[in-house]
Amino acid sequence: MQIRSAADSVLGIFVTYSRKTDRASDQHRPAIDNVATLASIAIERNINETSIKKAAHTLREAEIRMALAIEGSGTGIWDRHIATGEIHYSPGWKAILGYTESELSNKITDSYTRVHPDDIAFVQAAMQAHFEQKTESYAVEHRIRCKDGSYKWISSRGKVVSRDSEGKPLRMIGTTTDITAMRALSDKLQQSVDLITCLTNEVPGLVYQYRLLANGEASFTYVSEGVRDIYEITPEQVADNAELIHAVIHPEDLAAYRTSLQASAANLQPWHLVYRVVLPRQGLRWRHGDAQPRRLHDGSTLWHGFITDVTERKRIESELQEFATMDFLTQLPNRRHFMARMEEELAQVQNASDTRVAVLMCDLDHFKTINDSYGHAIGDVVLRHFAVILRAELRKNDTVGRVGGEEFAVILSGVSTAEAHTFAQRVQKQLAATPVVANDITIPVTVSIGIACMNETDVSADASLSRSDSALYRAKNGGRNRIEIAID
Ligand code: GH3
Ligand code: MG
Ligand code: MG
Repeated sequence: MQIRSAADSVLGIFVTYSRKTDRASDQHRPAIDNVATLASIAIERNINETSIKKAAHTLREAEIRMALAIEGSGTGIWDRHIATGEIHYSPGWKAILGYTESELSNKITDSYTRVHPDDIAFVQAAMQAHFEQKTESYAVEHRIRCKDGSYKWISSRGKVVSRDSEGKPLRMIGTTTDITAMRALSDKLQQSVDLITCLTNEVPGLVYQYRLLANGEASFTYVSEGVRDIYEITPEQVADNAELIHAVIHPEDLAAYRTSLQASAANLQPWHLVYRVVLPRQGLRWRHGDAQPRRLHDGSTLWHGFITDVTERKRIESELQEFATMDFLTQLPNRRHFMARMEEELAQVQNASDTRVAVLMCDLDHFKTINDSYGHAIGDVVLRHFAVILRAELRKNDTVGRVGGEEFAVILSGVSTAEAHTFAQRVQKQLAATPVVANDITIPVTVSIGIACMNETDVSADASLSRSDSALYRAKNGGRNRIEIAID
């Protein structure tokens, strides 16, 4: 007969053997049935036990696998019983600190003695906050003392898994990971960043990284502290809005600034530009920008560069330029510059024959005597005094130059010799009216003036100057303090 389980599935077949060939009599039947039922119970129990054992074995294996995985990842596990003040550590946890499985006490109070003194306060505060359910979980990074006395950085994370009816924590389970190597790496990285920041902040001017996206959007991905000086903007402001720079660039230089950057991006050529900025505090200043572009995979352009203050250099350059064209004593154009102006005027006369230009040569009378009588320094004062008078009489487009020791030449554009004569008279009158007073002594000074006009037939600027010089010669010979016009 079949042996059936409680669920009526066939577990096996029950067979009875007898020497006799008789079928089992009815009186034996209940006994046989009982034996079959007992057998089914026994078999079912056996099957259940086997499957439970199997399940337990599978569970155990999974547990071992998980434990191995956790241990292998350098993670330790802890299980804290808040009420009893006990904590249990996994062997892996102990291994992180260099302890064997049998070492370390289970007291929570002992565990806190291993936390670095500088970290203990925030570790306890984080734990407390989680106990009071102010945080979803407990997660801190802190230093912990190992068996050999050295400290390791660990990341500790945990969660209360059971609380009493009033919400008080009973048990908490968590993991601990050794992050010393990661911390060392991130420390090193931070050190590199600090080094770059410190160095770039020490460099005079602004060191920066600028990125222009393919869609035209631009941003400063790095600016050194120098931006405060170069543009009078904070690093935060410029990181927020790169366009702020445009507001401080001199309006006349903004187009050049934009097009030079565009050209640099298009050709990947280094960017160089000298431009002006107008700043709230410093006013008008000169800036020199240099940057190297490169194209990134996303089509954007990234520049690394620096901007320096070249205001002083510009000032010196323009001063040098002035020295090259200016007479230092009188601050008037020197002979070289004056002659260049003469050539320009002659070109104008030659282009349009109706253009009139008068050339005057002025020479102080008996200047040697002034030097000899009052000294060279007073002689210099007289020269400067005369230069001021001449300049005051000039119109905007006229030119005066110191062409010799006490010789001054003047170009009067669009003026006839007769008008030039009137001008010369004014100069003489002015000089007579304002004598030089030095050391309480009044020094009378007079000037002789020769006038000529430029001719379109003149082969060079020297021609008209030499005619006015001849006229001057006549003025000197005529008794000085006189004006003579050249007879062409
Ligand atoms: P004249 O009326 O004929 O022009 O006589 P003068 O004495 O003015 O002319 P002269 O050419 O004999 O003398 C010019 C003097 O100007 C000689 C020179 O020492 C002096 N001189 C030239 N350059 C300077 C200068 O930069 N400073 C001073 N103080 N004197 C100068
Ligand atoms: Mg002279
Ligand atoms: Mg003279």
